[in-house]
Amino acid sequence: MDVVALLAEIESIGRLSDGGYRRFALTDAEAQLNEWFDSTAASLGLAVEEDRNGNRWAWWGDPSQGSAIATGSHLDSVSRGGAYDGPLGIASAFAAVARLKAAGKEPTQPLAVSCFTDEEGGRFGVACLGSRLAAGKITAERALGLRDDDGISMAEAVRARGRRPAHLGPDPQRLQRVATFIELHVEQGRGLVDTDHAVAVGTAVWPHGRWRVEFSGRADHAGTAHMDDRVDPMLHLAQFITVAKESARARDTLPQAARATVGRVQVLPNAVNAIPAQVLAWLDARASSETLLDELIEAIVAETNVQLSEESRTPRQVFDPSLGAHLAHLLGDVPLLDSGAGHDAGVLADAGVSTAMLFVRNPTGISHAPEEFAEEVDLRAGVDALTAVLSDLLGIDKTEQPA
Ligand code: HGY
Ligand code: MN
Ligand code: MN
Repeated sequence: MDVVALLAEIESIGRLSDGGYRRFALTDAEAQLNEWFDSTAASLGLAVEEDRNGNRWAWWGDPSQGSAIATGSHLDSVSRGGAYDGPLGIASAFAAVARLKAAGKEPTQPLAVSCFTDEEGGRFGVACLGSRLAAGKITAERALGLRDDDGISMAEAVRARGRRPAHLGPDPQRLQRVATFIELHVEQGRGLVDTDHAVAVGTAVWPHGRWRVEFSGRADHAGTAHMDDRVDPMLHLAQFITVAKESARARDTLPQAARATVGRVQVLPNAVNAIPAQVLAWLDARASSETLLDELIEAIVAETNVQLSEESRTPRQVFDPSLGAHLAHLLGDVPLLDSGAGHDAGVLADAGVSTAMLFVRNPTGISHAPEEFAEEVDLRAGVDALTAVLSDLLGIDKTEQPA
């Protein structure tokens, strides 16, 4: 079972004409991906459970035994996302399990390939919904009340998929079964590009959050309203975006890092020839420390005097340092990288699960876009690394099986 072949099996699901992917949670694309997950698991003799929040767990061994090792990621994407962000972690997990099975290994503790639903928050606006619900980091009530661009609530979307919204909620027993979680992920950045390593170990996820901002104006005709008579919310938005960018750029100086992005805007009425009545925009802000993120947000608010509504805020999530150091050494002293991107692994680490990430080299460094990429040789190096890590954690000797 080869990771490149596994990814090829799903490459047409949710694919857009420009090569990007739109694989939102609770849609047909996710249903097709879940069918692929289930059939791949079945071909490996793994028993699949869908948990109360829609996450999937493919078990090798009896989960009730506890102290499980889990490895996985997500299958959903942002709108026009890349092919690797998420699916690479799951395809690599299946390929690694296949190698262990082909080598006749029998783990002494349960092993799961995990698939967390709605990691990107692409449809309902809050990231890592599946893992946050399981970890009790967001209430079912708040999640079910989230609405997509068509005004459909998550509750309605869950019901439309034949599941019961009342089932969603914290799943502590399930997470307590997991002793260690490993997420392999395509690198979203260029930390590995100028090194001779195909794989790195992840150490932490930067604190990050999403804030909504609203600008109101006076709707009017684009051709008849004098320029001096206008109350144009788009101009306020333009100033806000410029201040956010400059505030982050001024703080984005090594060894610290700061990021501010406005990638999503809703304009009412969104007409070429009408001055908008209202503009909604979402700020994605991140920084290498909590204090720097607080400072960034304060600076933006002070300079623009806007009211930011916090939609989600994720603290710095630190992976298990001793596990990370052990794995880096096991893999030949590969680099240690922290992550400006959020991951389900961060939520599990926050929930007290011993967690580490493996990053696979991405020559473009680009993610959340069709240009996201990984060479086949590096994809297979990622499976080599994950197989070695699982062998080590499961207390079974390293396998030298070819890809
Ligand atoms: O937004 C993130 O960092 C992640 O891709 N959900
Ligand atoms: Mn992502
Ligand atoms: Mn991801």
